[in-house]
Amino acid sequence: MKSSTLLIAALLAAPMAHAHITIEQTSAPAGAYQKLTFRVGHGCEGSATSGITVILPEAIARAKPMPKAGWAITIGERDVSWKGGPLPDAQYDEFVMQVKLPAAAGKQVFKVIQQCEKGRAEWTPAFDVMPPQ
Ligand SMILES: [Cu+2]
Repeated sequence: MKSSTLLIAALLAAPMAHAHITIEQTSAPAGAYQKLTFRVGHGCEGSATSGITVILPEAIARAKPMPKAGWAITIGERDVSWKGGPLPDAQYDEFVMQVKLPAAAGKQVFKVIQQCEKGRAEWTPAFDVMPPQ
C-alpha cells in the first residue's frame, strides 16, 4: 500500500507546481477599458485543452474577445468561449479579451472552465479594480 500512498501524495502535490489558468494583469482603475490575458499553463492532468470559457463577474457587463487563429469564439450573455486547438499539455497559450471595469473598486472574480480532450477543470482567477484616478 505504500506505493499507492505515494501516488496519492504526488497527485495532490502536482497542481501546486502549475500555473493553472491565471490573469496576467493584476489591477487597474475603476471604469477603465482593460485588456485581460488569460494564461493557460497546462491541460487537464496531461490531456490537451480544447476549449476555454470565461464567465464574467456580475459587475462586468460584457467582454470583447480578441480573435485567435485556430479557435472559434462564442460570445454569450455573461461569458466568452474559445473552442479549437487543441493545445497540448506541454505547450502554453494565452486568450485575450477587453472588458469595461465597473465604476466601483473591489475584487472581481472570474470563473474559467477549461475543457480538455479528456476531462475538464475550473479556475477562479481574480482582478483588482482600484479606486478611480
Ligand atoms: Cu495548474
